[in-house]
Amino acid sequence: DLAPLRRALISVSDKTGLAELGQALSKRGVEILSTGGSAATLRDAGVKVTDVAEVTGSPEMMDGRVKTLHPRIHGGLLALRDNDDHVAAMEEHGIGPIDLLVVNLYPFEETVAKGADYDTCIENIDIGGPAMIRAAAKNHAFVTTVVDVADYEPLLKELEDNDGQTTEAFRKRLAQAAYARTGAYDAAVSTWMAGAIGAEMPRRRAFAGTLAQSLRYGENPHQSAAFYTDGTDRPGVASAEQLQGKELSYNNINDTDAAFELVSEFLPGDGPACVIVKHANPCGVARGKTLKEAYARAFDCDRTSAFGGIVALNGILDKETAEAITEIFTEVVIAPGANVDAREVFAKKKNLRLLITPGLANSAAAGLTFRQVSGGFLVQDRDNGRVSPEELKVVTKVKPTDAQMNDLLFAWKVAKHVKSNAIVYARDLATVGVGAGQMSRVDSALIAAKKAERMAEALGLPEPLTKGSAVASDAFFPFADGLLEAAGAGASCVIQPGGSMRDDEVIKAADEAGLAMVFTGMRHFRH
Ligand code: 93A
Repeated sequence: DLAPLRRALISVSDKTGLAELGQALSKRGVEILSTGGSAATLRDAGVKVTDVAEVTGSPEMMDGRVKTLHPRIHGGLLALRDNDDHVAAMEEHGIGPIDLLVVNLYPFEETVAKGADYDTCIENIDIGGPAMIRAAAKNHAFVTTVVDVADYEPLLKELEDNDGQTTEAFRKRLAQAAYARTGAYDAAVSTWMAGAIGAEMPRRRAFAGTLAQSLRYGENPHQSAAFYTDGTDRPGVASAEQLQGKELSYNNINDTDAAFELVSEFLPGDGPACVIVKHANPCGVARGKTLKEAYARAFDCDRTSAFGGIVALNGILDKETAEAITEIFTEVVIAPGANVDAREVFAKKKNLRLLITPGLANSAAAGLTFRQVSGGFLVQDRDNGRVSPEELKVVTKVKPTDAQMNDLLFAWKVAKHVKSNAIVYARDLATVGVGAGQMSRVDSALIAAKKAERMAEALGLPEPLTKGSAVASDAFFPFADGLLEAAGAGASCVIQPGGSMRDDEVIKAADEAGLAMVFTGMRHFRH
């Protein structure tokens, strides 16, 4: 199953490592064919190359749009070396076999990322490159296809280990990667085009991912798993740098994402904020004068659940906050920075994972979310909805005070990130009870209040902090019962979308309980 490597074609946009690769192949006696820019780089490095134009007998034309699209190239890549007809055709048409193809494509993705105009993006769609890659990969019985600079070293090692030949297993592995590359490339082109022509939900979609990390297992140990990045480079768990601690697990990544997305709702300019997440739901969220205070207040919402949680901060981790965090077992801390003293504190906790992001996520950014269902997947715009104070409608006789309004908006932001049905009690810009993921809204209200009672006992408070709190509901109260439950827990004001058939009933109940209530007109289901 070994295939000899006598003749190579190299055509790369990214010239990284090209000179070294060319020199190494040359040394092995491999004949090298190459296109314009690649040939020039190789010659500069003292490597002997034959121009593709010389092989095809046809010059590069149309600004390079047609350079390798020729039977002498594609025949050389596709011919079956053990097929008499193919061999005869090669002889008849003066086609020499090509045993190795090294291509990396026009930088289409980078061009789009730079915000280039339409025509520039179009010009950066590589045609000849993918055509050669697909041909070479199809003929992996004989041809080796390299599409990643990262595979130059493994290729040279393969040749070293096999006396200048490649094994079938190696060629198959590279062929698989080659098709993933051309698939991803066209996915990027079609995704860009959908945006450029304003096709929001196009009839056909293609997605691609790049392996960022093989995971030990998935949600459970019997499930295999991996983490793929989508190339968007949004600040977050995918682009974060891990400074210390064990490898992230599947659940860590999921929870860290939830924590960071929520903390990113709190702009650093508005002061420190901290989120603690367990099982993708926040169990404590708070603002504070300092990060340490924000952390302490978030922790006090539900100390039981915070154990083994994920902590997200909206500012630079400092020594005091780091010390407070290390007092209990924490799985992951994610922040847009950590100062030297804080890093020193964490260094003593070897297992604690510290992730540093390049800034906060833009919670207002557009984007898509995906969810798999049997036989398909659901696609929607990400929930980047926000309400401003002016958009709120006061529906009760009592109006919220300014302080209440701040708490209502705070609780509303948190509720957006809590699995439905979500009920969030907040006081003085800290959650004091979070009810998540219940099938009934009343139960969410009850559970949140119960947690507040338990914390009051633990902290030795005279009464639960839900007394006088603001309460947010991610969707409308269909009946008065959920609202009455919150009133019973001591809430003094309510924020909810409104829009129920029984809004009148709910408003009446709020008035009777002396509550202030505002409608957002926007729902934040999250499942
Ligand atoms: O314009 S193309 O689509 N037409 C071609 O025939 C062709 N052949 C190779 N682009 C083509 N390429 C691409 O040129 C390769 O995929 C590679 O990215 C690039 C290398 O060009 P140079 O060697 O001139 O820098």
